[in-house]
This record gives sequence, C-alpha cells and structure tokens, in this order.
Amino acid sequence: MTTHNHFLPYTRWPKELAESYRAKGYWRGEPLTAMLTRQCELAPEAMAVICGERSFSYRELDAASTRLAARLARQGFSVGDTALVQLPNVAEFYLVFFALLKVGIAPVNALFSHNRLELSSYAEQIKPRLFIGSTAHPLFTDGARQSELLVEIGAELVLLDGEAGELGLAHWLGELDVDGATSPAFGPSPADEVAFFQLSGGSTGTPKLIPRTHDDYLYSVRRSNEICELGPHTRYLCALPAPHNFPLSSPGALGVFDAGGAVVLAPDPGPMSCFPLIERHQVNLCSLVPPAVSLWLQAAEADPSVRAQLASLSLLQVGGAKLGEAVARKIEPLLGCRLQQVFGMAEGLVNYTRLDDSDEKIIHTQGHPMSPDDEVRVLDEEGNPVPRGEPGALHTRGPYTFRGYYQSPAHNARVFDSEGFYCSGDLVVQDADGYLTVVGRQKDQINRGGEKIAAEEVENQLLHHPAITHAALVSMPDSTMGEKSCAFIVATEPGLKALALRKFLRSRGVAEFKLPDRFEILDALPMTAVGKIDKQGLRARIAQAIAGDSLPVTTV
Ligand code: AMP
Ligand code: DBH
Repeated sequence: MTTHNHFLPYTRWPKELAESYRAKGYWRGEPLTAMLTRQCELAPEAMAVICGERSFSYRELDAASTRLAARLARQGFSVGDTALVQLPNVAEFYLVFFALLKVGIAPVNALFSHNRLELSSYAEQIKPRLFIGSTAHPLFTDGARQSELLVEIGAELVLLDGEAGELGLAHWLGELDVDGATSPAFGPSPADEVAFFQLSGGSTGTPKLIPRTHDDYLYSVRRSNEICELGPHTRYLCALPAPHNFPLSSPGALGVFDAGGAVVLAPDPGPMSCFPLIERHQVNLCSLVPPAVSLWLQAAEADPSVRAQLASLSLLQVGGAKLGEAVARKIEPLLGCRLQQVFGMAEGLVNYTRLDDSDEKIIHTQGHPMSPDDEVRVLDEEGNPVPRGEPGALHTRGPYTFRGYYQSPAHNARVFDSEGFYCSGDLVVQDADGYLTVVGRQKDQINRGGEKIAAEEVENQLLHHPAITHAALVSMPDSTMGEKSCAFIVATEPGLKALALRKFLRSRGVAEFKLPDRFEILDALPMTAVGKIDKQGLRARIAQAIAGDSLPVTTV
C-alpha cells in the first residue's frame, strides 16, 4: 500500500450513516479491483472481454492492467492523482479503468461523443496529470499531440490508443521491458475515498462531476447483480457508451466482472452491429436506451427471421429515458426476451423492475429502488410529501447516492436539502407498492433519447454568436428520440440559418448530440411574471407547431 495521503476531497456521508452502511455489509472496505483479483483465483482462464476479434481472459485483463499500473507508478503516479480518459467501446476502456484504480488514480471517463468543450471543462475541474485518448477520435488523429486542446488539458503524460511507439497506449499495456527498472509499490485508494468521477447529465453551464467511492459503487454493482441474477453464465452486450453509469454499473460490465461472466463490446447500439454479435457470442443480457429499442423492434418487424439471431437473449434492460408503453409491450413478443425497466442516475439511486414482477409493473413503471436503505421522498413545491399516486419531486439519499458534486458548493446548496437528500430534478409518481413512474422533470435539461443536454450550457455557447442576443433551449416531442432540442433565439441580424448556427457551435467544440435539432427566431423571448424566461410557454409553442397547430414560429 502506498504511504501517500493526498486524498481527493469529496462530501462524505455523515458518520452514523456510514457506520450503519458498513454494519449492514453494504460497504465492505474493498476496492473495485477486488473483483478482478477474485476472478483470477476462481477462474483465471474464463473469458472476461470480447472486442472484435480480440478476447481477454480474467488473467489477461488483470495482467495487462497491472502492467499499465506498474508503468504509471514508475512514472511517479500515485493515490490522489487524476486522469482524463476518452476511449470508445474497446477492451482498452476496462484495461485502463482497472489500471488507474490499481494505482489510486481517479479518472473522469469522458464519453466518446464528447468534444473539446466537455474535455476542457473536465480538465479544468480535475487538473489531470494523465490524459488517455484515442486516435479514432477526430480531436486526436495524427498530429494532434501539438493541439491547443492538449495544451489546455495540461496533462504531463498523454497516451493515445491507436498510436505506435513509446507514447502509444498499446506499449504501456504490453509486456514489461526487461530493462530491470522496478516499480515502486502501488495500490488503490482506500475504499472510502474517491475511486473515480462519474459524469452528471447536468443542468448548469458546466458539466458537473460526481465523486464515487469504491465502497458505494461496488455496493451498487453487487446489489444490481443480486436483482438481475448475474453469474458466470452471463454474456452481456455493452452497446451503450461504456463509461455511462448504466452499462458500467447497473449491473453493466462491472456487474459482469464481479459475477465472472463475459462482456461483449458493440461499437454502437444499432441492430446491424448488435444482432450478429448476440448470435455469435450467445449474448443473454443487454441494456439499451429507448430509441435503440425502437430500432431493434423495427428490424425485427421488417424481417421476422432475425428473431433467430436473438434466441440467446433472455433479458433486455431499458433505461436512461422514459420508455413508451406501446414500445414496452412489443419487446417480449418481437424480441423474444423479458424486459426490465431501469431508472437510474450517475449520482446514485437506481430503480429496477424485478425479474418476477407482473407484466403490469414491468410495462407501466420504472421499478423501485434497489437497496432497502434507499430513502425516497416525493415532495410538492413547498417540500411537503405528496400522497401516493400523486406526482412530486424525487428526493433521495442512501448507501450509494452521492453527497455533493465535486467542488461545486453553490450548486450543492441548491440540490441538497438540510438532511442530505439529493433533489434529482425528476417528477415521479410513487404507487402503493413503492414503484416509481417518471412523469416529468424540473431540471433545465433535455433528455434526447437518454443523452442528457444541459440547456444552460448550449445557451451560453449560442450567446457567443455575434448576432444572437438571447437564447433558450427547450425540449420538443419526438416520436423516436422521445425529446429533441429546440433553440429559440433573438438575433440582431436577419437570415441566420440552422446549418450555419450548428457549424458555429461545432467550431466552439460543442458535442454533436447537443447541437439544437431546430432553431426558431423570435423578436423577444417570453417572460414569466417573475421575469424568468417562460420555458414552459416555449415548450408548448414548439409542441403545438409540431402538432400542426397555428402558433406562429419562424424556423430557420
Ligand atoms: P444522468 O444525470 O445523466 O445520470 O441521468 C439521469 C437521469 O436520466 C434521471 O434523473 C432521469 O431524468 C433520466 N432517466 C434515467 N432512467 C430513466 C428511465 N428509465 N425513465 C425516465 N427517465 C430516466
Ligand atoms: O440515465 C442514467 O443515468 C441511468 C439509467 C439507468 C443510470 O445512471 C443508471 C441506469 O445507472
């Protein structure tokens, strides 16, 4: 174990609660890497990760991550350091993740869809000593080592997957050279310290980071495994972006590793990528967001013979955004597997419908909290509990729900109450059995088929345009994505075009999924009585326009 004690700051759980979580066996003082050590004892040659034509046994996963860890330790990295990582769905994502955990380096695992703006914001918040990226990303193709972005990120070591040579990631994961250099002793951070940072969907100008400890995250994974009944038989298709909380921990890839099963990586959630992988590797579990489910259903409807390709699939988990009832009903008959609804958040709380629940509950609700110690309150605008069956704001605390965003005291003061309950910004109805149904949202966010967009972040970028004086981003209904984004803007110049506006945002480093799907020009933004932008009015206006009603809109 390392002797450093420069632990990363984070908001801890109160002592009494932490002790009770330990006493109940939720927090076991084990690092996330313990799952690898254990599988290496139980079944080292069992397959852990399948990525294209490559596969990694538990022994290989453990050994490669140890080699990278040892090299990083040799380089002077240790507990309390941070890293910024951006990799696509490749085996290296897990190799790197475990390697960093083994040295006590806490990573932010950015999504591959993230762009310059997100990466620089994360870097600014954690000041990473290490950056690991991929030459498959347009930002880091050949020659990017001199890029302004890397200067801005400011890491002293930059490793790129796909690059040859000494600074290529492959070299750092490869066999150790026989140069006699030994690594200093290294070990993970203590289980009640920050293991890594999870990403929040966000509702403010800057994307917020969620400190997750080994103890709390591992508990959420183990409890998920119990509910979803994972075991060495599990063959999980990771089709959503690997760093996302859902495919990482609910139970996701970490659940699979803890259970001794195998993770099969898909490059994207489309049926063309996934169906052949399911058949070839006899996948029995997969998690998807609702728009991907619709694509799968379309493919199965168009060609009933694809059902045969899905024969091994027994459970499809759906979450990240509200699953429509009509879509939910088609899953079992058309895809031949059971449905499980998952309503979770990177901040913590995860709800599951249970495998033995009635069809009624599975189709109509988003399940109930996974832990007996998840505390949920559904409150009205004055903060009083609403009766069961009535909609209200979801507040929660528990053994794996965080206590504060990283270094964001002002925002934390707004989203946590005096008892440490986190206000998720979701509007839910809780039924008599405690099952939750998501019915709306308070937070200023667009949920574009599971991809979250903080309105303020995009509005701030729009306001950098020389001809835009006011901007408001709101959701609009969309049959496939559930929601898309619409930007209402006030401009000093006529003739702005959507294409040019998107190009402008792209040039500022905004991720593709955050680019507004539609732009509307107004003479002025409508205001509420208290002088705030009337977003509800704007949402109604665009919904009506889409429905073919007559409210005037000026689409560009
Ligand atoms: P994030 O902050 O990116 O982790 O996103 C979490 C949010 O996604 C939740 O607070 C909900 O708003 C939304 N969400 C996740 N799962 C579901 C679901 N099954 N149904 C409806 N909304 C969901
Ligand atoms: O949307 C989410 O963030 C989410 C959905 C399902 C999540 O974090 C999870 C399960 O763990």
